[in-house]
Amino acid sequence: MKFKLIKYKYTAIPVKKILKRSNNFYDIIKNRRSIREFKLKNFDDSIIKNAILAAGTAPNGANLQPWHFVVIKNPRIKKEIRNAAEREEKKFYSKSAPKEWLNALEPLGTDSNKKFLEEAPILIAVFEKKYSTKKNIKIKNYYVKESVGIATGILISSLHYSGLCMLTHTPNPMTFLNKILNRPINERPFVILVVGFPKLNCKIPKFATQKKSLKQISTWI
Ligand code: IYR
Repeated sequence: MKFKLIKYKYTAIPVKKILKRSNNFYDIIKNRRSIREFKLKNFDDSIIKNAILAAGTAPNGANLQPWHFVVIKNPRIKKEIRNAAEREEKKFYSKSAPKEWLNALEPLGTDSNKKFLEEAPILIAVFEKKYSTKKNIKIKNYYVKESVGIATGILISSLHYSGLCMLTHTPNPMTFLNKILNRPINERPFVILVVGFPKLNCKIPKFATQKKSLKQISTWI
């Protein structure tokens, strides 16, 4: 492909409106919380489709777009994922997790029970592609973790902005997802997003609401 430039169609926004939009976005996003209790209430597929399309606009290495999203609605497949995840998580919580990690998780109250994987109406398994294949030739991707991380951030922001809730779930290891979802070996599971609406009186750990201040997380020079 040859290098070619085209005009960027920037949508100018009046300066005063920019601050308003910025405040508005922060007001919305600061309410995002990871939830673990979902109700089985469905919603329009278009919300998920738009969120994935939004994720697909993420800045990424050499525009090779090294991601794939699997949307799971089928209860049988959700059950399979739950069983496999719980098998791994049981080992994690009872054997492989270092004491230090378990201490860090204590205020969240998490354990190996992953009921939400069946309760939530939709799971999105995000895969990172180490390389792509075209006519049996391997094409290397660049900045894969960074690209997929940014895309997942946009996906989460879109879902939250639309009014849905989610949990990022990362059973450790999660290679079982390749088998269950029939994904090729050049793809590695990055995260499972558990998506839906919170159960009535859904509780969240108080600890998770304590966010660092601007001063703590930034340096201005
Ligand atoms: N994967 C485990 C453990 C876990 C790890 C972190 I770091 C969290 O913020 C939450 C959970 C689990 O899903 O329970």
